[in-house]
This record gives sequence, C-alpha cells and structure tokens, in this order.
Amino acid sequence: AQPQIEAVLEDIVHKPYTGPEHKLTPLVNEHVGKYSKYVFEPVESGDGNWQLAHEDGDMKVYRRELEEDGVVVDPLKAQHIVKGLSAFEMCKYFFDKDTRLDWEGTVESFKVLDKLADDSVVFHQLHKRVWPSTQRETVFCSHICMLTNAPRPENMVGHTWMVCNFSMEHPSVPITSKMIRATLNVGLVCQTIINRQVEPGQESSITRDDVSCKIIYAANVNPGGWAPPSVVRTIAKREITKFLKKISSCAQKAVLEQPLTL
Ligand code: H15
Repeated sequence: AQPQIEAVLEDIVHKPYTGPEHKLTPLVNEHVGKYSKYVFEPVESGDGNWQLAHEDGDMKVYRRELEEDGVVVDPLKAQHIVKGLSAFEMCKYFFDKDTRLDWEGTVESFKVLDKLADDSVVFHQLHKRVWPSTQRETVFCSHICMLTNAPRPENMVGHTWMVCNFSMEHPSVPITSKMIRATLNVGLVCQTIINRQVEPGQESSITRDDVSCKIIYAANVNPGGWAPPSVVRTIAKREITKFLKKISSCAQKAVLEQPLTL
C-alpha cells in the first residue's frame, strides 16, 4: 500500500461488541488488528496483482494467484452492496450460528467448542465433501466487533462493523487422518450507506428503504493438502460468489419485519 494509505490503515482500532475479556482476547486482538487493516487495502490500485475474477451487478470478486508448497492459497477479496439492511444487521446475521445453515453451503454440520463471550465463539465445522477430494474440517474462532477510524465511503452513516473468523487449534479436536484440516482466515467488514440527504439531528427518520450495506469480504484459504490447482480455484470462486448472494438474500429476508438497527 502507498504511504498515505498505510497511515490511514494504521489508525483503525477495533472495539469489542460486548466483551468481557477472556483467555483468547490476545489472539483475537492480534487477528482482528491485522485483518481490520488488510480488508481495507485497496485492490483496484493495481499494486498487489489483484485480478477481477468475477463481476455480477454490485458484486466484485478479486483474487491474487498464490501457491505455497504447491498448494493453492489464493487470497480472495470481494465487495458487494445489499439493499435494505445496515452494517450492524449484516454482521450480526453472519455471526449468528443459529441461522448459519440457512445460507452456508459449504458446511455439513458444526459444533460450538467454546463460548468465550457473547462476541467470541470457537467452532468445529465439518465441510461438505467436494468430489473427488477428501472431506475437510475446520476449527476457528469467530469474533464480532466495531471498528473506529476506518475509511468511510461516501454517504456512510453509523459505524463500521466487522466479523473476523480465524483458524486455530483446539485440544478437544486433534487432527486425525480421516479428514483434512483446512485453515481459513476471514474478515467481513460492513458499512451502511444512505441513499438520500438527511439533515443533522434527523437520523431517526432513516428507514430500511433509505439504506444499503456495503460489504468487503476477505478470505485466505489453505485447503490443507494438495488438490488440483484448477479445481481449488474453480471451487473457491464459485463458493465465495454463492456465499455472498445467499447470505445477502437471507439477511434481507431475516430483517424485513424488524425495525432498522443502525
Ligand atoms: O465465511 C464463510 N463461512 C463462515 C461460517 O461458516 C466460516 C468461515 C471460516 C471457516 C473455517 C475457518 C475460518 C473461517 O468464515 C463463508 C465461506 C465461503 C467460502 C470461501 C471459499 C472456500 C474455498 C474452498 C476451497 C477448497 C477446495 C477443496 C478441494
């Protein structure tokens, strides 16, 4: 990133949504600190070799081709704009395990390993088997928080929200030979955009029809073992696109009858 951008990113601070602190707070802070900046590093400036891999209406998916020890680990970044809900509502929906299986197409089942606080939960997930490869599993911590000092797009109202999911190890699920342990680090950052002029002090007049949610989603996936590069790249692009579409329509439906929470 250019020096000015670096300085802007340096200022971003995350605030826990509910707290209190717990045994993984230092680890969460480390991941969220890194990801909250990484998500905002621009892809369009052309310096990081990001390529537009898919575009569909307001959705754009970028990738940077990268292999580690012959395994495809392409960083992915996507942007999307979803009408009729706020940043907070979108992040809450992504974080909420109770509605996860309504939209999550890559997961067969999951289990809570550790509820550290209302804003931090550790999960074990079994992923759907992608023929002809071995089934994958993941262990990760999911954390929801607010970001302050993040770059604000034009016409933004309210706060920036983020969910950070990062792979970790957990003593209750040792790695076995039956499945491949994949690792993922994911950041979902959301900001609310308003599509009409609101006079200062008139914020309470904002309704669902006035807002959209701008999403930036960054994912670093390591499939955890060799699989044909073209297969991994095809699956990754397909799944991230499917995920964004599905979670957007499910979240829109879920908030429809509720009052807007900015
Ligand atoms: O973010 C997504 N899902 C959440 C909620 O389930 C979990 C995820 C996570 C899982 C494990 C560890 C850390 C984080 O955040 C949606 C995921 C969308 C899919 C992204 C692309 C997957 C590419 C998989 C290639 C594997 C190829 C195997 C042959």
